[in-house]
Amino acid sequence: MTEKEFKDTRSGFVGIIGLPNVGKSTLLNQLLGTKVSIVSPKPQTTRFNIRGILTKNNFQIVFVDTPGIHEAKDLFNQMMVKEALNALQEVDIILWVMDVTHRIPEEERILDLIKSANKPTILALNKIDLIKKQELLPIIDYFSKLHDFKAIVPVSALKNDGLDRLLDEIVKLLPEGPFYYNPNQVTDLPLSLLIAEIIREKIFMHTYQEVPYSTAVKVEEIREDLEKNLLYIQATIFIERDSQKGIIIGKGGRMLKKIGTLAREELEFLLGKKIYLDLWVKALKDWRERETYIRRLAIPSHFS
Ligand SMILES: Nc1nc2c(ncn2[C@@H]2O[C@H](COP(=O)(O)OP(=O)(O)O)[C@@H](O)[C@H]2O)c(=O)[nH]1
Ligand SMILES: [Mg+2]
Repeated sequence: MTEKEFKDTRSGFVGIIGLPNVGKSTLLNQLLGTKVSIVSPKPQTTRFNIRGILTKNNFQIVFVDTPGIHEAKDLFNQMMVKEALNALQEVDIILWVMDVTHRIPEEERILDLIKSANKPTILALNKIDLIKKQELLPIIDYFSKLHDFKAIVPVSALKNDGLDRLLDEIVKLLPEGPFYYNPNQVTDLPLSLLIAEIIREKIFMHTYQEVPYSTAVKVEEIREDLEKNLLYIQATIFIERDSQKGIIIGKGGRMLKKIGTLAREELEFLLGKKIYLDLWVKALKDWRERETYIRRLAIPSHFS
């Protein structure tokens, strides 16, 4: 790049943080116009920091979607929260996402973290599709008095409402700098992790209680089958106890089939290829209680 071109570009890392389930991952996907981060109605769906890259004209924003910050009781949850807190250190700008329908005292903890991070912060008031306009004004008023936010933007990530303004506010804060990624790249997630996450999303959508939380997905093999013109993918779904195997597999294999079909269909759409998805289920006793297993199977932060 010539010196002139470099001076003209603006770039920065934006950390998307907030309580669990407020819509952080939904927001990231909408901003990018494609899915890089999985979403479910259950909390703690996102387990590690996911980068989503938006390049337009002369700017590049690297969004960092994070696990929800909450009072974590066990090792696994503590490691997820730590992952989110790490993101606060590496970013230039903070995007605090809040759910306007679900105000809880824990949001004060997020505000404390923001204050101590001492970085330009935008507050996105999400899920405005669920409330009346007049309920919004007191919330905006309340937060504008609490902290010197660079902007407070009401949005609906789900309905794609208010996101243009949100993006404008972020771009205003971007410093001059080079593009860190190829402008065509939308995430730095390796294909094997993206596939594992999509499979995990289907598990989160269709299983209940402890089961989704006890699962981890590892892609074992991705192979182009030229003869059949498809992508062969083999993955293992780990669960914590043999007794959970039956739930994931289901009566007559129905649950596993459903998870497999939904994941395959979405992957075919995302990758634009025919796919053969071969799913296996294995018990790995209490993997959530072992840091090494968590790192290898669920919070693979080493790649970023
Ligand atoms: N009604 C409504 N639901 C939303 C909105 N944004 C996210 N959701 C839902 O909130 C739930 C949690 O979303 P997710 O993106 O996984 O939240 P995260 O845990 O903060 O990443 C999902 O069921 C989403 O469909 C929104 O703007 N409006
Ligand atoms: Mg999420």
